[in-house]
Amino acid sequence: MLTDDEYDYLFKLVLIGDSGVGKSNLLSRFTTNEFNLESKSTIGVEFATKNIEIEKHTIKAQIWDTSGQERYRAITGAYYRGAVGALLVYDITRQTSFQNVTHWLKELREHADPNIVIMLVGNKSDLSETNRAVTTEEGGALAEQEGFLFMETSALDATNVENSFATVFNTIYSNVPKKQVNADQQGQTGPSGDRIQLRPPSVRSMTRGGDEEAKEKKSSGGCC
Ligand SMILES: Nc1nc2c(ncn2[C@@H]2O[C@H](COP(=O)(O)OP(=O)(O)OP(=O)(O)O)[C@@H](O)[C@H]2O)c(=O)[nH]1
Ligand SMILES: [Mg+2]
Repeated sequence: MLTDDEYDYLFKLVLIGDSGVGKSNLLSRFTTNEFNLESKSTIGVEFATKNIEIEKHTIKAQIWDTSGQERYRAITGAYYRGAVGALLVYDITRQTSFQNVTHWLKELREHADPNIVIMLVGNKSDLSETNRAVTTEEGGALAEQEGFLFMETSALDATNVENSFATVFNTIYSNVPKKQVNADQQGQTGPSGDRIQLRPPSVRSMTRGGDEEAKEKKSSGGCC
């Protein structure tokens, strides 16, 4: 039985998309079930972690978040390095954020591993009735064209938040060669061919306390 800070795999996922689409709130909804109606733009890089179970393996989901605003962003290369998943988020009430998906895609293609698992996420679905500017069909068509997973979410009312992260992590996990999953050895390769960071059993026993884990969950400047 693994304790809180013991895990079999560490999967890094990055959040990208225009400023204000709700990346930070998706992250806080997923990791701590919190939502902030007046959240400020992210400065630099933040990351949070959450352990999830897939087929009796503990996956440490490490999710990185930075600002959609160029001036607040950290070094791009370091942000994408080692990422095996990405949520490319737009705001269903803001057309420009959907149009800019192509910009984020370009950045992903330039800096991320070509085999990264990408989900296109149309956030703020709670405003669907009153303020929708991008139809579900438009989002779905773009995702299909690019070969992405797709989901509409609401960080505000929690619709599909757990589901979207879980789908991406399950897809990443399913791409890991099963023989290697069962081998439970250090130094395995992931879907990207990169090493999946796997903590060996000898290190597992050197666990940190819950308090330290809690601090890590909202630590900033996790990059570089
Ligand atoms: N109605 C609604 N508002 C949301 C939702 N998600 C986020 N918001 C609001 O949208 C605003 C921006 O949210 P953030 O999570 O800070 O956006 P961000 O993408 O992290 O922005 P940057 O850090 O600047 O890139 C905040 O006022 C949030 O409360 C949602 O699902 N529904
Ligand atoms: Mg943010």
